[in-house]
Amino acid sequence: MKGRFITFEGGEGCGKSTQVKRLVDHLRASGIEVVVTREPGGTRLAELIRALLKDEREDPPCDRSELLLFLAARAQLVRNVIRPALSAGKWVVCDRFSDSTFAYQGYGRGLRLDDLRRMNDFACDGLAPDLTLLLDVRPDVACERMRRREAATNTVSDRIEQAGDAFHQRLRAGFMELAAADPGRIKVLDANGSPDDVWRSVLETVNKAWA
Ligand code: Z5A
Repeated sequence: MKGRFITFEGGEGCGKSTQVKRLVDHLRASGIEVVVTREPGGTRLAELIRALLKDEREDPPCDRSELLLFLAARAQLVRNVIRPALSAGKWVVCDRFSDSTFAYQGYGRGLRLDDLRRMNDFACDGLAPDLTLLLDVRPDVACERMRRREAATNTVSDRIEQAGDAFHQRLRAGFMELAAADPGRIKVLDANGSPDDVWRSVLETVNKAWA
């Protein structure tokens, strides 16, 4: 018995978390056992690493430390949560996974993709998603959503979100290159519309993947 592994990817403000919740609710209502998780995070250790990665105080991680922290969190999540769930025949829906490393640490930070692939493969012990939904949103739309969220929740953007326009452009182009290189797994969805519009595309894509 083997479950299915679905990941959501995209730049900030693309609306992943909103669609993860909708998909999980839909699958559960259809009687499917689903484990929902996120990266970095999803286990006690990985959530502690998440807090370290988001720490705004002095001594922020350099690019290589940042990469190793993301991979350490992933190794823990795969070993303790994702693999056991898939082996038990459950579906796993994860908010971000390996493609975020290639996009952020590779295209964004400029670390070598070959190195990242080898190291990521080691961290995941070869596990890759069955389906990845890449929510693509224009920078102006993403910016406006983040601005509204910050105003509504009285929060400010974190260390990674503050990386600047050039970084975010490289990131978006990087995600597109990843999708072009693996079109069977990574499906690009237009995420500029309303949550309902995006949800229709998510549902259609998931249904088609296992039709
Ligand atoms: N990162 C990395 O560098 N390397 C890695 O390997 C991994 C991650 C795994 C995790 O931060 C950071 O780690 C992330 C990448 C990096 N940094 N950045 N940037 P996180 O988990 O805190 O944040 P996030 O993954 O970027 O997600 P998010 O901020 O929660 O945003 P989201 O999931 O894309 O969107 P959302 O929460 O669903 O929506 C954002 C807002 O827009 C919210 O107010 C919604 O109500 C609204 N929204 C959502 N959809 C819509 C639509 N369709 N229309 C209008 N408004 C909408």
